[in-house]
Order: sequence, then structure tokens, then C-alpha cells
Amino acid sequence: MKTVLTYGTYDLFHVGHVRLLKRLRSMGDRLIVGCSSDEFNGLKGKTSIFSYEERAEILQSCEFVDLVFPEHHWDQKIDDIKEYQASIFAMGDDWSGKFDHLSELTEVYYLPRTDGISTTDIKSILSSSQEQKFLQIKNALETVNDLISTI
Ligand code: C2G
Repeated sequence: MKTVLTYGTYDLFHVGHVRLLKRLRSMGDRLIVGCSSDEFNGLKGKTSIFSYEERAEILQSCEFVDLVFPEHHWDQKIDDIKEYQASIFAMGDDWSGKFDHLSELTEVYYLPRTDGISTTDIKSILSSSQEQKFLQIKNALETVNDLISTI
């Protein structure tokens, strides 16, 4: 049983996540994902839209994922590799080099990220469209007020 291990926040699950998980799953017989807890996200300087429970449920429903467990801190990877007997540890290549020390225990790979999409991009698109809607409503109200003031 060749186990592949990876970690991430996986907020606002998108095609970049799916493509990575699909590639990781093809590297072994099972894929296990350490999903960042809400508290660990805070340590990473991230706030996710979906809670850990929701993100873990979405990950678990993905056909490429066999098991999801919480990632609570940076230093648990060595214990996790031993516990799950992972023969591969892999991440997207935005992490390239960051986990090379784990190569003493397991094979370490960094796979190319999917360009053009990220949770951060999705959040900024949503917030800017929300801001546009707010401005449209504000302008419409000002028009109505102007009309009322002419009566
Ligand atoms: N990813 C990708 N392509 C994208 C976006 C993300 O391949 N367009 C990959 C990232 O490289 C990462 C995984 O998807 O391997 C999850 O990304 P995030 O949810 O942003 O996770 P991150 O904050 O990088 O957490 O201990 C490791 C950390 O928990 C990693």
C-alpha cells in the first residue's frame, strides 16, 4: 500500500486543488490529506471562509482523497509520515524546497501549481463584485433622492 501524504487549507475548493489531488492520488494507492485547522490557519496568517469541519467534509467527498485529518501545527509532519507510513510527501511547488528535510523519511515532491486560480483570487473577485453592487445600490438611492427632492 503506497500512501501519499499532503497538507493544506483547501478553502473555497477549486480546480487548482482538484488537479493537484488527482495527480497526487495517481502517485500511489491512497491519498491522505492533513487539512489545516482553523487555529493553524491563524498561525499561517490565513482566515478561511469555510470552517475546518466544512473544508474537511468537502475534501473527504473528493474521489481522489481517501482520508482527511486535522493539521494543527508545522511540526506534526514527521509523526504523520510515521503514523500513516507515507512513502510520498508532496505539495504544490509554491512550497518548493520548504519540506526537503522530510526526505530522510519519505520521498518528497513538489508539483506544478495550476496557474490563474487561488483562494485569494476568488475572495478578491467576490469582494470587488460585492463592492460594485454596493456602489450601484448607493447610486440608485441617490438618484431616487434627487428625484424626490425635485417633487
Ligand atoms: N495549489 C495548487 N494550485 C493552485 C492553488 C493551490 O496546486 N492554483 C496547491 C498548493 O500548492 C497546496 C494545495 O493546493 O499544495 C493546498 O493549497 P492551500 O489550501 O493554499 O494550502 P497552503 O496554505 O499552501 O497550506 O503545512 C502545509 C500547509 O498547510 C499548506
